[in-house]
Amino acid sequence: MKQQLEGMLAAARTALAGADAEAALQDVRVRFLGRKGELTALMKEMGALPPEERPAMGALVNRVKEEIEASFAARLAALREEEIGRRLVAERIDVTLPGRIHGGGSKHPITLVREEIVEIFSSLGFGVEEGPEIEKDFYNFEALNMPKDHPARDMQDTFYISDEVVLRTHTSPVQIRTMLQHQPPVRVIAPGTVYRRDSDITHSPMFHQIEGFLVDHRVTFGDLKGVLTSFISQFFGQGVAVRFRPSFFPFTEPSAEVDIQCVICGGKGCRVCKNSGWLEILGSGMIDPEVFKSVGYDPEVYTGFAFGMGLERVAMLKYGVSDLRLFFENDHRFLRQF
Ligand code: 2NL
Repeated sequence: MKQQLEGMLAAARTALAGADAEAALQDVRVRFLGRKGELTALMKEMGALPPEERPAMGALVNRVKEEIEASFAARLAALREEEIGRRLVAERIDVTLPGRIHGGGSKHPITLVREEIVEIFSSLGFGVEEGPEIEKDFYNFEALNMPKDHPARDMQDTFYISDEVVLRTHTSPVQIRTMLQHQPPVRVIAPGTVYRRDSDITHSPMFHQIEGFLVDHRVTFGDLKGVLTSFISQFFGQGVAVRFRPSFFPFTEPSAEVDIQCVICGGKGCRVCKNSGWLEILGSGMIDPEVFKSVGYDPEVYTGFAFGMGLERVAMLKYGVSDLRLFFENDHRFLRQF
């Protein structure tokens, strides 16, 4: 029986050492120490021994049982240790990896030119006003000396929401609202988004404008020239030549368009200036007395000038962008260059 016990201990140790997972290890334990296990079976045979041999054999059984339990516990600890080691390798995180870099954003070119123009006119004493993009016919057209049958109100140009409500086609209505709220002297610019039913390579149905106006006693065309010339030299550069060319707008009289020397070819003539050497960048004029009447200013007391420019066009010239559509596609490769 002693040999049997020692053989059992050796067999248990071999089996425990060979168990390579926790479940297999538990099976070995049950096989030797379980209620129907090998050691339990042997203990039942002890009753058949002569009484004098029983204490020594009992002690041996206990020792074998303890050793199997100790081996089991050691193997279990070793297996768990191995498992932790495997997980540490598998789930390793390299804390020295550099983080992902999300390069900083940049302002849209239209925002950049708007901010620069607002800054220049602010330094000349102009305030900044904004207004609704959905506008009443009165503010967008009627008050600007554009009666119902005026060609500029053609259905082809204007998005009508109803008979009396439109998407504003320019930011002039902001200036009409300003004049209705403030008595002269007043000088304000109105930057904003405007809408026209026009869409091709050079026209977008949604685009941006800055308009401005100044009203006071004895404002002259010379004041208009001085302010706009100062703006142009700050925005396009000191040396750039400027010319004022007669034009027509329903809301100004007289009216002038303002050209600058071509910034692409320096005035020699190129594709951009259509070989004229000049680029049109502004419309302007002395505010028509009819406009003053519709906002309650006395045209015998006050005079003023107004002007307007398209931001997309100005941004294209300033940054050398040849295709208007690039401003609206929001391709990051284009936008991040500004
Ligand atoms: C252009 C021409 C212009 C104005 C806008 C204006 C506004 C009021 C009264 C009189 Cl409230 N005039 N605005 C005047 C002349 C020209 O814009 O080519 N814009 C892109």
